Amino acid sequence: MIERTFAMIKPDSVVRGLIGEIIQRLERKGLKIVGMKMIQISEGQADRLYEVHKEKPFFKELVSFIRSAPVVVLAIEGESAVSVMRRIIGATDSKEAMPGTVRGDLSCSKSMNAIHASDSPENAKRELSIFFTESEMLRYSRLDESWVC
Ligand code: 3AN
Repeated sequence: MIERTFAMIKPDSVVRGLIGEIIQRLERKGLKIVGMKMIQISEGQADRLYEVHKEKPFFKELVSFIRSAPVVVLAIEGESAVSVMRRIIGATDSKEAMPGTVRGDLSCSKSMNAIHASDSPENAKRELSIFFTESEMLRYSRLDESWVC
């Protein structure tokens, strides 16, 4: 089933010059970028994105990290896009993430872990709505759509 998911290239990747490398991996897999912007996350957006972690001891650190430099937010579409993206990005703790995944190849930290992607279709919908209006998610066909999945 074609799904939409939300992803965010985190500040550590932006300041390390890894935006292109990460986007290239998603495009090569056959995922379609239907929305993309570079933003400085507001406190309100960070609060909403991480509301399930509000009571966690690392919440303050998490919000301050995510606001420490710009991020790139992405709306991504593709066959089983939610689970495919989770597999591409790898385990939360980059030290444990498998080689071949974004985190496994490009990061070594649990908090500065390169990229975020929604962990369920419900969260994808919620997280997309924090950063994109419906009209900011664009419709087009990739030429290779009938070849990749
Ligand atoms: P994921 O991003 O893999 O879905 P979540 O949703 O469990 O992971 O956590 C959200 C973010 O919170 C993670 N991306 C990571 O940056 C941060 N985080 C999670 N657990 C910890 C922890 N124990 N210490 C510091 N940061 C953490």
